[in-house]
Amino acid sequence: MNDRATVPTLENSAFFMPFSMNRQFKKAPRLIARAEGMHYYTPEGRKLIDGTSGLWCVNAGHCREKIVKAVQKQVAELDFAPAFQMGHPLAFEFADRIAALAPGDLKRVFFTNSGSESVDTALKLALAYHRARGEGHRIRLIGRERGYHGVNFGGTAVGGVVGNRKIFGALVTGVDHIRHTHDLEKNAFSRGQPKHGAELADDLERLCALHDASTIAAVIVEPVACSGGVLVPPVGYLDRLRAICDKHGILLIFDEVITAWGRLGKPFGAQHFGVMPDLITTAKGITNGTVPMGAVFMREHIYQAFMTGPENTIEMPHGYTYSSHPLACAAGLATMQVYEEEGLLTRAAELWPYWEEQAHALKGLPNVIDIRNIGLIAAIELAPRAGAPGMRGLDAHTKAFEKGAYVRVAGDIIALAPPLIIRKEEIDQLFEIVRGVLKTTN
Ligand code: PXG
Ligand code: PLP
Repeated sequence: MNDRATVPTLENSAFFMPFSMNRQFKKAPRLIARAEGMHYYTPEGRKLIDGTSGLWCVNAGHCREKIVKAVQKQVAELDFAPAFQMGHPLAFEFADRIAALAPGDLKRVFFTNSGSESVDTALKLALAYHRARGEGHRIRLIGRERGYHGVNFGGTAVGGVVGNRKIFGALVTGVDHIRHTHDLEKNAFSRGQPKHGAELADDLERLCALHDASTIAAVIVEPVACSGGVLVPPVGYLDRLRAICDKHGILLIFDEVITAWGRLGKPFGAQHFGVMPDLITTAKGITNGTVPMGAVFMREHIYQAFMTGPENTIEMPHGYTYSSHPLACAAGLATMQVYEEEGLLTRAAELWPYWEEQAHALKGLPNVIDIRNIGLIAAIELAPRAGAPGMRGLDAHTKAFEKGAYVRVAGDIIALAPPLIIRKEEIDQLFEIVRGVLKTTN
């Protein structure tokens, strides 16, 4: 008897994989069993260079001893501590540590467990902030086409990747979107920020006119839209968005779940672009991807807007069981120590020119219609196969795995963002594998 339900293959596994082609994967799995530094290892011991820092999170490389030891020690000492009306010292220490790295007066920190939770927290903070100031009429939230803000209801609603939204009903009311900034006709093969498109920020004025600006609470954008295909903001675009928000009293939220923690050569993307948002959402690299954690940074006046009224009230009726989890705080503190000791929060700036050169050297390979880069991020956009968008990208992903590299793809766009510890020889290796993949992907 060959009862499928009792055969212990991956094909029958109970695991409903997130953001995955479950049936296809379970028939031909790509498994990872171990990691160290720049590399993953398959269960058979095959070595893969990590081209996208796991899921854009392992900025200091894998299984770093200091972080591993800190988590091991913490789990044996204080495994869990309630964060509601109670506290543990590491939470305060870690908040102060990361606040010191944040730009301007974005020095108050609310802890979450992921980027998605950071986004929904920031959106709720924005609404509650306006209400606390007597502007409860500001109820609308504005995202951007092709934006990715995680998978909770708020983040899905402000998100602009159609495939992530369309099957989930009405989501959240009062949400609208400005246009994305991707323009291959004008900006293909840009190095760093593309020249054309600052005026696309004016699309926010259109929504201010349509809804009346007084109904808009916040605009949320990724400084660099990574999941949606690495869309680098045109020169002047973010400044213009900031100016329009200021003019209309709208909060500007930078979703820096990927761009924070050194990806653009500064601790935060906001510092690289020299544009100050009112709130910043982070996660991923905050613990080097080891223990789930996220954090929302807010400006002082936002925090202070909540610190009014009698002291015996809960100022923000929001928080997660695992907000400021001791293991996450321990991992985060050790992560910041590694970042500091190794200069990783600024290393992308040093590697940038070499990285850019190697990325753009792929120009001319089959099907490559664009290459773009910023900080230690690069994207190679492939022409979609006729009638089968995404298939060429998927092929590239699986071929790279066979040839010794792990890389993420977004549709037909290959996205590279390796750990910030990468050496020049490893940059060469990574691009050599990608070159081989492109040569053989038809
Ligand atoms: N905002 C941004 C800007 C993100 O990039 C999230 C929110 C959600 O974070 P969590 O921790 O809830 O996943 C993200 C996450 C990819 C990829 O390959 C990107 C993300 C997650 C998984 C895969 O593009 N970004
Ligand atoms: N659902 C139920 C029934 C709960 O009791 C809780 C937390 O107490 C939650 C959801 C929220 O869980 P978390 O705080 O881990 O986000």
